Amino acid sequence: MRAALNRANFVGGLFSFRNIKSMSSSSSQNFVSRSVIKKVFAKLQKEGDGAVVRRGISRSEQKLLDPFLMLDEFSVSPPAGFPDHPHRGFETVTYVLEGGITHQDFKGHKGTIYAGDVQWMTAGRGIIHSEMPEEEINKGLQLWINLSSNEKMIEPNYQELSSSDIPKAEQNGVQVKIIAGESMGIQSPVYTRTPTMFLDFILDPGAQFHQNVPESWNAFAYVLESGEGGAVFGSSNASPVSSHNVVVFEQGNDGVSVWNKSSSKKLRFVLIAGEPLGEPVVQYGPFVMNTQAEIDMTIEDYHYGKNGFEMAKYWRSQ
Ligand code: FJE
Ligand code: FE
Repeated sequence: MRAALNRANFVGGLFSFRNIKSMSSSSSQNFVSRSVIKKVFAKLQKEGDGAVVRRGISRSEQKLLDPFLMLDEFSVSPPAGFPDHPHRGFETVTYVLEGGITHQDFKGHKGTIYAGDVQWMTAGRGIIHSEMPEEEINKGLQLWINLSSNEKMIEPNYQELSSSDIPKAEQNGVQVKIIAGESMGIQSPVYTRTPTMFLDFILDPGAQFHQNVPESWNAFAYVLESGEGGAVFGSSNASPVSSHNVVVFEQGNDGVSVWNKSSSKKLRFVLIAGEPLGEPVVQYGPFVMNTQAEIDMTIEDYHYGKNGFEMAKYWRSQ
């Protein structure tokens, strides 16, 4: 078997061990996993009003991870929070892990999402909102997904899923919550304008899984909880990744293989992937457009209350 594989690679003119050592099996099928090309530790950073976030994806990863613009792991306690601020040109996905976040916007939309709930907000041409913590301890993830040039100025939209609306699946010590996309043959009800996969995995000690991801999509994992040396991605002999790290995968191959090498602790991570837009990105804080001229126009719209920001002059959250 080993000799045959070696010879096949040699005959192919490319003597590579990668295809052999990163092969993993699941449901009696063999998959070739993408390798890890970069790890980024999410450093603490001040944001909003007195809030501290761990920023896993920022400007330096935007090219590598198109269409993703930002990933924050937040942990916020009152009176800190994210008071009235605008967005234009992208979507925000807020996934609460503990506590609750109350959201209010300038169109009268208001609600609280609790642990396990998701708010998938399309800011489009403009939203002004506040995002404030509800309990003593409030934790979660916020992901920013870019919109294509022809969708940046669409009407704002919300998709709100309570924990019970999010499909769950389980096999061989692997549990998954399917926030967007598909896993284990089960599909999320979320409509993704920019095609996106967002999966929350928990692997029992010793468990292994392979998740298919379309070849051309960019993909990363973010490790939420792991036992010492537990989180192994891409190849079963790759070096383990600790909590609060973003793991960036190369493109291509069948998807992503993961092993929980811990003998006692569960491994929890999110796997996020999306189809690249391949468009220029110009970001000015919470505004993300294609050109500087569009950013200048956005600042003007926000300042004078035009083109979607009509309520900017009058509205304040309660
Ligand atoms: C922001 C001001 C802000 N990370 N994680 C400026 F308040 C924000 C902002 C957030 C945010 C909100 C939640 Cl609930 C979770 C977050 C930043 O609201 F992004 C900018 N640029
Ligand atoms: Fe916001």
